[in-house]
Amino acid sequence: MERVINVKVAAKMAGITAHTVRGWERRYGAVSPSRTPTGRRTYTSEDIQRLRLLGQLVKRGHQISFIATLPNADLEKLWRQEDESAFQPTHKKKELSSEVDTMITEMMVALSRFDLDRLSDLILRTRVTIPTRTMVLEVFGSMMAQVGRRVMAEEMTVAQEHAFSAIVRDHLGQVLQSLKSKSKEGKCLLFATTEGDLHEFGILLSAILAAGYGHEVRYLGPNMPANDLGHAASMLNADVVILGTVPLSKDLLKISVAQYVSALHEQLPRDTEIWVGGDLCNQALTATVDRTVKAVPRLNKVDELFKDLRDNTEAA
Ligand code: B12
Repeated sequence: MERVINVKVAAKMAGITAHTVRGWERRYGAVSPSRTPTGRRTYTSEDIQRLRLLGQLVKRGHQISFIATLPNADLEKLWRQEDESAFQPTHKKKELSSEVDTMITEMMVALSRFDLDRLSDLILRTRVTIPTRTMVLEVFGSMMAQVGRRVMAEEMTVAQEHAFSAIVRDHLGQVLQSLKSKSKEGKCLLFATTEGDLHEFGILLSAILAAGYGHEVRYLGPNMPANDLGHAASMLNADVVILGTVPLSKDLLKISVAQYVSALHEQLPRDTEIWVGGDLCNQALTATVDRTVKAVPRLNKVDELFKDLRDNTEAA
């Protein structure tokens, strides 16, 4: 007969508190323990394994409300998926691309029906089944562009675009958080967009790639004044400052990219490099500054640079 394990012991074995176990059970249905005739909870070894996995994933930055009801097998996959091996291109390309296409189609259908819960579930499933790097390079960029095109063609509304952005933002934030908790040895990289620009997916996806290569990621987010970014880079002793750009009207963007890079240059430590991504990246090259400035138009290019940076750090 299996030994009766009460909530205190189960929590201890899972590495969380008994209070947390009860809360996760009550609020999110994370586990369903049996009860003794006197009403006390009893846990099986499978429950404890589940609680341990949930605890570890929450420590990595996942929100319990998103993952509480996933089956154990999916929790395990999610855990493995976010290991660094998820960044190695070991998958079978053909199989994966049809899987990616199916996922994208299903997500677009959910969004067009305004079924936001299903959309969020599908994104979570993508995180579980598709390697993180593939997800970044092949899923989200192309989905955002599709949503943009559909809004332009009036097949989708601005409300759908905003809801989609908000849900994707939430998920990608969790992915970044979970990778960041493991990456500490690489270079220190700062991510931001220029002042007035709220489009953060380019830098967020880049930050996930960087964290996957073990770099120390400091994600400062969008709409950053040049002086403040320079100040942050000095305080954090950043090796590289990475900027995202989108062509927007003059009333939104306060200054040109070249002016922004010049202002930033004034504030940065001598050896800090500036990499500029997105559609305006080439404008950065026209700034007359005596430091390394790179124009990185696409995510796959920045991915290569992060890898080289990691390899050079390891070789040094
Ligand atoms: C989501 C979105 C928003 C969201 C952003 C939410 C967020 N948290 O980021 C919100 C709703 C805030 C928004 C607002 C606006 N938006 Co908008 N938005 C989009 C949308 C649908 C997707 C953009 C996106 O995230 N793409 C995902 C990224 C990864 O892909 P990408 O932008 O194509 O970038 C590629 C490369 O440029 C590069 N890249 C980009 N950034 C970076 C960064 C680095 C470091 C690297 C290495 C590479 C890189 O990698 C990508 C793939 O290779 C696009 C539509 C589209 N077709 O792209 C419009 C779009 C960018 N928006 C546009 C506009 C006009 C606006 C608004 C002015 C709309 C308005 N009237 O209010 C405002 C401006 C707000 C502001 N001050 O910035 C225009 C820009 C026009 C242009 N000339 O390109 C677009 C293209 C829509 C359109 N066709 O008109 N938007």
